[in-house]
Amino acid sequence: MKRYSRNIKNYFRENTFRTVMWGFGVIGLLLFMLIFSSIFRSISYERGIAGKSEEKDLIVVGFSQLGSESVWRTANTASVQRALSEEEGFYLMTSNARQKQENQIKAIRNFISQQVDYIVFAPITSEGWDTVLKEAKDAGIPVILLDRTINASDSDLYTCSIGTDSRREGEWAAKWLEMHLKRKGMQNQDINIVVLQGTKGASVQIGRTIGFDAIADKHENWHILEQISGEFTTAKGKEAMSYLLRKYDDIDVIVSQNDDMTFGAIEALDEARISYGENGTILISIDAVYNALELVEKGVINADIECNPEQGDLLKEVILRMEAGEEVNKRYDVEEMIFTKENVSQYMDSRTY
Ligand code: GZL
Repeated sequence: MKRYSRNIKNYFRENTFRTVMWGFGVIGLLLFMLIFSSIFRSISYERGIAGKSEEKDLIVVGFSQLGSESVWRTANTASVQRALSEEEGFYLMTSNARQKQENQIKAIRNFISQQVDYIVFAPITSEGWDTVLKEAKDAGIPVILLDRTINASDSDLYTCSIGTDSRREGEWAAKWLEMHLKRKGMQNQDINIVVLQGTKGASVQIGRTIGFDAIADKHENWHILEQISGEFTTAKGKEAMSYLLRKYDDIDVIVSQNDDMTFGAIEALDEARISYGENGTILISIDAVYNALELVEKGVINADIECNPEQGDLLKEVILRMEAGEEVNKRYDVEEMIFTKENVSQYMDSRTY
C-alpha cells in the first residue's frame, strides 16, 4: 500500500509540475497574444486612418461635439455626419464630450496626435481654449468652430466659425413680444418676465441674453423677475420652472432659450395647473425643432425663434474651399426665421429636424 501511495504521490508531484508549467505556458501565450493584438490594432488603427485616407485620398476631420443634451444637438451632429461622409470624400472622427470642456480638450489633443487634416468643434463654453488651440496651430492643423463661438486671445487660433446669430435670436424674441403686447393692447401694462437660460457661459446663452435684455431695457414696464439656467435640457428646464413658479405667482411671460427647456417648463406648468400659450402665460422658445413647432401650431408655444442646426453642408463647403487653397470668411451664419401659429403650418412638411 505504501509503495502504491508513494507512486501516487510521485505521480501527482510530476504531474503537478507539468500542470503548473503548462499553466504558465498558456498564460504567457495569452499575454503575448493580448499585447500583440493591441499593438496590431493600434498600428492598423493608425494605418487604418492613414491608410484609409491615403488609399482613398480622404480628408481626415476630427470633430469634437459638446454633447447630446438636446434634440437640436442631435440634429447638428447628424448634419455634420451626413455632410462629411466617406462618399463625400471625408474620414470623420466624431467624439462626444458629454458637456465637459476637459473632454473636448482631450479630444482635440487626440486629433492633433493623429495629425488629422482639420479640427472642428462646437465649444461648450466661450472661455479656456487658447492653450489647446495654440497646440493645434503649432501642429499646422486648421480649426473650424461650429455652432458656438469662443473668446480667443488671438482670433488666428481658428480659421473660421460657422453657426447662428444668437444675439439676433434674443432680439427677435423681444421684438416679437413687443409686437404681440401691442396687438393685445398690453404695451403699457406691467409685464413680469422670467427667463430659462442655456448652459452658463456658452456663447449662445450670452448672445441670446444680451439680445433680449437690450430690448427689454427700453421698456420700463417690462420686469425681468429672474433669469435662471436650465442648462438646455428638459429635466433642468422643468426644475428651474418649478422653482420659479414656487417663487413668483404673477409671471406673464416665459422666455426659454431652447425647446428642450420649454418642454420641461410645460411639464412644470401642467403640474402647477397654470395655463400657457395663446390662452395663458406667454411662452417664447428658441430652436424651432419639429416637436416644438407642432406646439406652436396648437397655440401652446406662442413663438419659436429658429436656430438652425443644419450646418454640415456649409462646413463641407468651407473645408473644400480650404482644400482648394481658397480664402474663406471668418464667420458664416446659417439662415433662420420666427415661427408663430400664423405662419408655421406652411413649413411643417419641409422641416428636416
Ligand atoms: C445653439 C446651440 C444650443 C441650442 C440648444 O446654437 O448651441 O445648444 O439652442 C443646444 O438646443 O443644446
